[in-house]
Amino acid sequence: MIRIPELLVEKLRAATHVTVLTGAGVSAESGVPTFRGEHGLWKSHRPEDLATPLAFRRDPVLVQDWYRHRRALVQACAPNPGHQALARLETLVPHFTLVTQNVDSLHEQAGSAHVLHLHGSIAQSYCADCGKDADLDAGTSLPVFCLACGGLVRPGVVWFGENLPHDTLEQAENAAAQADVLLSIGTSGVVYPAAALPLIAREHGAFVAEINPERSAIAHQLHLWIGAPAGEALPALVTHLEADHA
Ligand code: BJW
Repeated sequence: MIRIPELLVEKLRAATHVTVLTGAGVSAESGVPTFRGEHGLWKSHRPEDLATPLAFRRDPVLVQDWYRHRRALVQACAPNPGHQALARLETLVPHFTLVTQNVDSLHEQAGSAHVLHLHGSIAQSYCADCGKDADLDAGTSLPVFCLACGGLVRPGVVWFGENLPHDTLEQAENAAAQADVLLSIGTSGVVYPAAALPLIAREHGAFVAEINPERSAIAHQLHLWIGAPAGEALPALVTHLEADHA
């Protein structure tokens, strides 16, 4: 059993606002590949070939095919104990905000009621020209075109160089600024503006802890690092807090 520092438990017991930022590491134990690291997607695929608007215009078949493959993979995955523990944590604190960079829906499937998706959803797709909803999985031939205008269909995710959804980012930044405790879980802390959220929380006086087997790029700026997988550390943390509510 992972040992959870008493300091974090005390901070969470006393907190009114708790904000959680999750990244790909939270879904790793469900079988969804992370982006960076030894087995990460970017080890075998260059992000500039697949995750930018320019890459899509240059080779839409490659990009559509890659996202169709990933959609199928994500659809076959189920929430893990880390997702489930976060859904329970939401019920234990007065004001809880879950912000995720993940494009899967595993938090919702685990029972989290309100999730702010900074980087969109891989299950959604729309026409890159007219903006109407469209189905990236329609038919077997590639590229997939919009039935309304003949434009190219793209996944509903945020690529490098694209703006994050304005209202969602604003809500996430407000939740970071208001937090008494922010937990940064399973993210490498290199992609902005998401990586700024723990730093915003810290600037506004929050206690900020990271849960990640590896130290992230921003770990040295946070108060506490728990070097463990989310699927082990989060259930242990929630067990401590649930003991108070029993
Ligand atoms: C475990 C674990 C376990 C393993 N338990 N942990 C400021 C400074 C510098 C650059 C910029 C800046 N502001 C904007 C930029 C440009 C750019 C950026 O950040 N670039 C940097 C990389 C240099 N940002 C953008 O372009 C963003 N747009 C934007 O800011 O618009 C305005 C603007 C544009 C241009 C210039 C200036 C302003 C958009 C970012 C979109 C990111 N999109 C992606 C792809 C989504 C679609 C898809 O799925 O294909 O989002 S990239 C990829 O990285 C994905 C992720 O959400 C994101 C973050 O990755 P994450 O979640 O941290 O995963 P990993 O793999 O990196 O890390 C996993 C971690 O888990 C590791 O640490 C493991 O140790 C850990 N782990 N197992 C717990 N069991």
